Amino acid sequence: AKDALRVLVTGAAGQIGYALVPMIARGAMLGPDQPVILHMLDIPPAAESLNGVKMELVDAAFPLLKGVLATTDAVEACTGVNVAVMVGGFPRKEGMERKDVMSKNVSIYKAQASALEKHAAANCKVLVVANPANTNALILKEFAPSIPEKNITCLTRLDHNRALGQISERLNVHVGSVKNVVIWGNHSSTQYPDVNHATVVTQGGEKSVRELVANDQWLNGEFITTVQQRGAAIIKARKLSSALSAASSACDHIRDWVLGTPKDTWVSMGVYSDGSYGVPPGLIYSFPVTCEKGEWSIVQGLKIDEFSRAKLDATANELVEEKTLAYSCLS
Ligand code: NAX
Repeated sequence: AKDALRVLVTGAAGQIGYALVPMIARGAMLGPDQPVILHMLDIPPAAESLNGVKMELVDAAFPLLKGVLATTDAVEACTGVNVAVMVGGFPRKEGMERKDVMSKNVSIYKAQASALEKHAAANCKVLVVANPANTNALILKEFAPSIPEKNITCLTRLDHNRALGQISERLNVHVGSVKNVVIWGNHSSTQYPDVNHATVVTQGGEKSVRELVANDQWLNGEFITTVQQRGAAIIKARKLSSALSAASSACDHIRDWVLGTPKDTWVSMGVYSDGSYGVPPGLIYSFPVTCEKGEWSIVQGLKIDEFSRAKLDATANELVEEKTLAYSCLS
């Protein structure tokens, strides 16, 4: 049998945490034959509730779950972890300035970066979910210099899956047959969901989504805004933000990263930009990636038309601005 892997979930007493920890304990993140030990971190006001989640995990008697730690101590939480899913953060509240929210999250991510850097297992893989996800990941990277930059990512897989879902509904095909959409840029409303390379796998081979939909006006308009605004639509309907879909996508992100992407298929991940596609280096930006043997690489050579170019640049500009704001909170 395999040795157990330690998985940290921060903000584990929150909504996404509550959906995510049972998925991890059932093997949805690391595979059905991989035992796990969960490390759950939250802040003192949530300690009692966090302990309740731990009680439920015990009660669920998951065969793969070899241990559960529930703590409000970041050092204890980070010790020995192989995977870290950072869901905890400071939410934007009514009437708060952007700068104040940024400043709270910068200090959280700065502190947790140090705890991970000093105490996580070597080669720990990090996924930041909490917003502003790309910039929180960038701060984490800056303050954990000994963690390889390739190991620090943020979640845009939910946006990717939302794009697959929209195409699937529009064409009335199963979502599993749609592939190779791309989410470029920031996990925010400036993200660019791109279907120019997307295909549907049919019995007769692969067909281009653009040809099948045969409605560029929809693809260049409503499709894009629906994906960009989906988070807000969920809040409006549920009076709560996305949780089960976010948790499921976080499992997809780590699973594909660790176990590999399927053949001829890419996924979207927020990763440290190396300048590919003219994106400024030094940002955490969502790119199309394939994964093999636990390493992601950016898919190269996709054609970027003028429409796409403007959208890739606009979301990059927003990230540059966020980065400047984040750095101004450090001084
Ligand atoms: P909740 O408010 O339900 O949960 C957040 C939890 O984090 C709370 O239990 C809180 O006590 C805890 N927390 C706060 N500061 C902490 C700290 N310093 N250390 C550890 N824990 C801390 O929010 P939830 O709905 O679960 O969303 C969590 C985060 O995910 C939010 O930032 C949200 O904006 C972000 N999202 C990101 C998505 C993505 O695709 N990247 C989509 C879903 C979600 O909106």
